[in-house]
Amino acid sequence: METAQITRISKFLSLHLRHQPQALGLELEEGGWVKVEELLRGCAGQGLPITRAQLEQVVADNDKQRFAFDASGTRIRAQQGHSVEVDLLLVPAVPPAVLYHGTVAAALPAIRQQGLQKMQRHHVHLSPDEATAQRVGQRRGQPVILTVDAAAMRQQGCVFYESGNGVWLTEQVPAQYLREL
Ligand code: HQG
Repeated sequence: METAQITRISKFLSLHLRHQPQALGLELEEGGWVKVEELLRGCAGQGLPITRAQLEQVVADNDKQRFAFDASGTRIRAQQGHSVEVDLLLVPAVPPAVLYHGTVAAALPAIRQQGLQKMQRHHVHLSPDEATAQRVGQRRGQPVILTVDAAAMRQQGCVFYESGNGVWLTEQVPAQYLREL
């Protein structure tokens, strides 16, 4: 498949596995899983017929490993980024001492006051390195990078989760743990 087609399928999957499963007649199971068979049927029903092999290519080639099959290969899910109510069964994990967040200048006044909030998502998304945070911030304009004192947050009892594709998740980041690079 060509890159454009892979991107198109990836965006379609993100939309339905994170935000609108019902539009494909799907309901996310605990953990965010849906049956591959049902997903493929739903895609075809919405005018985007995909084969199992094409789906496997999209999952394998995805730049951020956004999707994963379960061990049996019969179910698939988005690894993070959901807006629908779903329990991803995330397991608390110990993050690197410093994490990064890429944003833009327009968001800074609010972030300085309220810290990082999860906005439309289930968690605040944090990056393990500055380069990744740059890419995240770039989606919205000239990126501004914040560091997060994850070690201090953990000492205060804040819980972190690793999403399975390198994204670190937490409920919120109070402003005192943020520094502007
Ligand atoms: C900002 C993509 C005002 C925050 C990326 C961000 C990432 C605040 C925006 C993943 C704020 C939320 C997540 C506050 C945070 N006041 N603005 N108190 N707290 N913000 O998209 O982190 O392609 O929900 O800085 O690569 O940008 O979806 O989060 O600018 O990994 O796989 O509010 O999404 O991955 O935006 O991105 P988002 P994000 P996918």
